[in-house]
Amino acid sequence: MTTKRTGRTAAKPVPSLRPHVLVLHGPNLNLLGSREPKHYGLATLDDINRALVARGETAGAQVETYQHNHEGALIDRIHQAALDAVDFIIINPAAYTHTSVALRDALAAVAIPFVEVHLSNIYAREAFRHHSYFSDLAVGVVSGLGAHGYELALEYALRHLQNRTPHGSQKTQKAH
Ligand code: CA2
Repeated sequence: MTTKRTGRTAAKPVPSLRPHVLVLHGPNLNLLGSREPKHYGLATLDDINRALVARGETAGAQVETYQHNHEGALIDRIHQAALDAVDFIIINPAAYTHTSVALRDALAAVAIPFVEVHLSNIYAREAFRHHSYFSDLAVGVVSGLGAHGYELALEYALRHLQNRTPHGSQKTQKAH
């Protein structure tokens, strides 16, 4: 959101059409590229984030990334996203996928559309990974496509946000 001053009138918020996307990474994802390449690939979190920010720049969008190992810090960042007028969230909640009602509640509270991303195919792994506290609230879920999954989620977000009108609603569409 930006403000515009004209003459003697008070500053008024002007909705920005520059898409603002937040990418959130949960616990241990800071270790990417160093261990468990069988499940999580060889790309580091920096590699992934840099590619997403660069794609955002090309598309005229602001892409911010944030990783934290603590549930409360991720919740605080989601609350901040609402104050920052973030339009779309891409989140890999990592192990909190399977445990965190609190993180789920934060996403429900801010009502920012989000895509859930997992590097590994959680349905091809241990049974305790098959349940997600996020999937039913998510616009969509990408699981098992490695780092490419984040790129696909961002492409979806950019396409979705391109179709906005100045008042924040979606133009009617025949197909995605
Ligand atoms: O596949 C995914 O992206 C997961 O969200 C990753 C989580 C796991 O608990 C979920 O079930 C699926 C684990 C992230 C741990 O990341 C590491 C990265 C490198 C080395 C060790 C752990």
